[in-house]
Amino acid sequence: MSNPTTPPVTTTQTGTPVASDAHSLTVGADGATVLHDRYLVEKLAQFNRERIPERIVHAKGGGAFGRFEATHDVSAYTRAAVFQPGTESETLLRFSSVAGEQGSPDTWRDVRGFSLKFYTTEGNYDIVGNNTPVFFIRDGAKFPDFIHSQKRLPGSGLRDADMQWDFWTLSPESAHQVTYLMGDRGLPKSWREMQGYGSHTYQWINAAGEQFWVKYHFRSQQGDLHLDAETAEAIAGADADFYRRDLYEAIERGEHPKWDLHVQVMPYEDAKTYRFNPFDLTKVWPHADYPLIPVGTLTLDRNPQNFFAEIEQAAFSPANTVPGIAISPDKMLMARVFSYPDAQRYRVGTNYTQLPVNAPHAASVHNYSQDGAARYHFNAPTAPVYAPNSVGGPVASADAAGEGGWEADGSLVRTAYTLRADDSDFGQAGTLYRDVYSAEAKARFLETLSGQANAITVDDIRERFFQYWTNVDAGLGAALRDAYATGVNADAPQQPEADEADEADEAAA
Ligand code: HDE
Repeated sequence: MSNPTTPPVTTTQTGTPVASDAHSLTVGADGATVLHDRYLVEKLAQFNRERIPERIVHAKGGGAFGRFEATHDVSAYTRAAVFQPGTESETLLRFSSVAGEQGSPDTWRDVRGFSLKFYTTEGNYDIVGNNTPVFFIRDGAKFPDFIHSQKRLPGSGLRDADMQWDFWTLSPESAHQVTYLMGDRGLPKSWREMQGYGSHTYQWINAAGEQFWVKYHFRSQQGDLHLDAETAEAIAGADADFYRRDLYEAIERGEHPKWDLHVQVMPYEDAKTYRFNPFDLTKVWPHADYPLIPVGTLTLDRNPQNFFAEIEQAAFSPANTVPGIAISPDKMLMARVFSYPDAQRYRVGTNYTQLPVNAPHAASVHNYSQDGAARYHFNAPTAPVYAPNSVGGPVASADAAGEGGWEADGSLVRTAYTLRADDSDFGQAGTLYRDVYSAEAKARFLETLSGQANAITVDDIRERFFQYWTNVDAGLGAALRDAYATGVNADAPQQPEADEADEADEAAA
């Protein structure tokens, strides 16, 4: 071990000591640089390859490690080891914005990613959610189009209100999530002071094989706080990394943020007759129907040692389920199961799951996967490379896998979900606006939307914008029309003071 006061000799990537970090190898002091200056070539070539493709969405983010402690008994609903009472699991949580590129300001108005990896004894379990309980669309087929409309025009490379609102007003299912986005949830005070949701409906399976449908709620112990638009805009100009810095420095100070995990549990059979489609990602389940059940507490207490290796290369996927947990017939969730590993094979590489941040930390890997670029871990030379085999190779087990499932029948079709009595595109958006937003929140919401109306340059799109918000709430639509016509930001339509419910979905009809 070298003496800490005597620094080690610089080496090449292959460990060979190098002569200089400042001078290229040249013919004479003033002569040509020679190509066989391998260290110069290695340094420049390595530098050119320091970046990997950024995430096509959720590119800007930050995260930390911590632990999840299961404090309540939910074994009646799931056999998953991670949620058995008393279990403590190492975790990684990455926060992010959606539309902004890598260098974009943290405090631009946006939904925030809330990506959680539990390193459980049964393999890694990922919940890849947001700080909102719903989403803009309900079929993955529309996702690339949705993202294209939120990002940049192909010609100018600029973001564009006409494009955004053309898509949203032609996709009425977006109204609930857009109401969240244009409200206070779109400008969280920090990543520590916002809620997290799994958003989708997932399946839990207990030890007896009984199945349940669940929704995840991570309730911040730091509160669900927000910035006002002016402050957020000022911060965006002053410090693009405001949230990233806040989280990192809080953990360095020993202020470890916590979230309490609760689930809503729906009996398996209820889903068949519930008044609206419980797998529709644009809907929440009213707490009156399915109250919150406590599960445990998540604490973040360790910053990454290397941001690129541990956060930029972190790979979260809804496909990473564990025994006792499964996906559901949510079209968005099923599409994501393909997309995330595909994105990660492209972005990080074939063997991305062998990187320490993505490998299991509390379980071991046994399978017949081999080779592929940057293969690092490999089986013993005596291990068989095929199954079935008679030489003791790993054997699959349905019992061990504890996979879920559901009945499905009917011909293959391309169509919307079957409509149910209470299925509507605007109902829960109106409930969120009328019953959850306080008078002050309504005023901020109206001011934001007035600004959006003014940014639209195409009359037809602006008219659809007013109609879209009228469908959410007639008073809101009228106030927006007036504000636009008079050129002044409207006051929120006078309504009785709403209780400040801290969960939009508690009030949702
Ligand atoms: Fe994503 N999403 N998504 N998304 N998403 C990605 O995966 C995708 C959706 C979310 O911190 C990508 O590795 C499809 C819903 C988060 O690393 C990509 C659909 C929700 C993150 C992808 C959706 C999310 C991503 C980009 C529609 C909340 C960041 C790079 C079917 C419930 C994860 C990557 C991290 C990242 C695909 C919709 C949240 C492109 C196809 C709904 C938090 O694969």
